[in-house]
Amino acid sequence: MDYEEISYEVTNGVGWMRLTRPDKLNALTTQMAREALDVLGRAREDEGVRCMVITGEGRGFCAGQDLTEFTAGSQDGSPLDVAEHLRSGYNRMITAIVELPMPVIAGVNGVAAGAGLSLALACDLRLASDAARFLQAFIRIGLVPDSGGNWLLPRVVGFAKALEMSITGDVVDAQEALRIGLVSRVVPADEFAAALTEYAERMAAAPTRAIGATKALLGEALRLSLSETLEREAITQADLAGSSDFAEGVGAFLDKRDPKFTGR
Ligand code: LHQ
Repeated sequence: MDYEEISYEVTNGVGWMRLTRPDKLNALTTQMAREALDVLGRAREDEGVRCMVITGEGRGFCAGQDLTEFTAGSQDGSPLDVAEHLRSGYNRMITAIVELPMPVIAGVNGVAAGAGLSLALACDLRLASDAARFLQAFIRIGLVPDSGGNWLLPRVVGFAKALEMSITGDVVDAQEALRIGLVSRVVPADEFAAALTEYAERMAAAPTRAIGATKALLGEALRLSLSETLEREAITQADLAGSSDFAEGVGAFLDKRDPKFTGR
């Protein structure tokens, strides 16, 4: 598949997915979601990809649904089927990110709004430029959060802050985002690209299988009992104890050297 609204490349174990509609702050379209799904599917099957980065070109990360696509559909006399648009596009994209068995970093270079914020929230780690801003823009146009925003945001910042952001649509700047745990690191805009690359390559050199299993376990644990979680941990740990990365990790510790994980 040729990509028109995103770009994708793999470098040093990192799959870089960039949204490439900078003049529209990388607002999401049907086409962009289709292309993103294709990339996420490829990354999942590619053993050479051990960390994914999702970031935006220009001064925006992602401004959510392209509102012109939304209105253009209506003018055609064939209104956009919103539920189907979400089910077949953004919902699948969000699920694919959450279920990717490797670390996924949102490189939040600029504004993240509406479904664009959901996109950042679906990632496991969020590194932000100090130029980034965050808003649940939906309420400003009379909608509810979608693309998982109602599920993801309270898990990241807690219920009260999530509700406040969702019903006010107020802009949260990068420093406030750091304070409330919406992002884990903020770096100056001119250091952002280097910091993102360093973070991504560090995560690509980590024990990938254990990271994938941790994502799955932590996600499940939020809806399981302690006893169910303990059992799943026992099964998962037994599996990982047979992995090359476990042997390497223990060997490196005993040899007093840095481990070289392969993701297997
Ligand atoms: C845009 C957009 C945009 C088109 C900036 N669309 N052009 C899913 C399914 C179906 C239905 C609807 O909803 C959804 C999920 C959603 O995501 S709903 C939420 C949709 N997003 C928004 O409502 C956010 C709209 N954008 C904004 O509020 C502002 O642009 C923010 C606060 C993000 C940034 O403000 P500024 O930094 O002042 O930039 P700007 O407004 O000047 O935007 C720059 C350009 O990007 C401008 O185009 P122009 O040709 O005038 O230079 C904007 O029109 C365009 N743009 N967001 N979502």
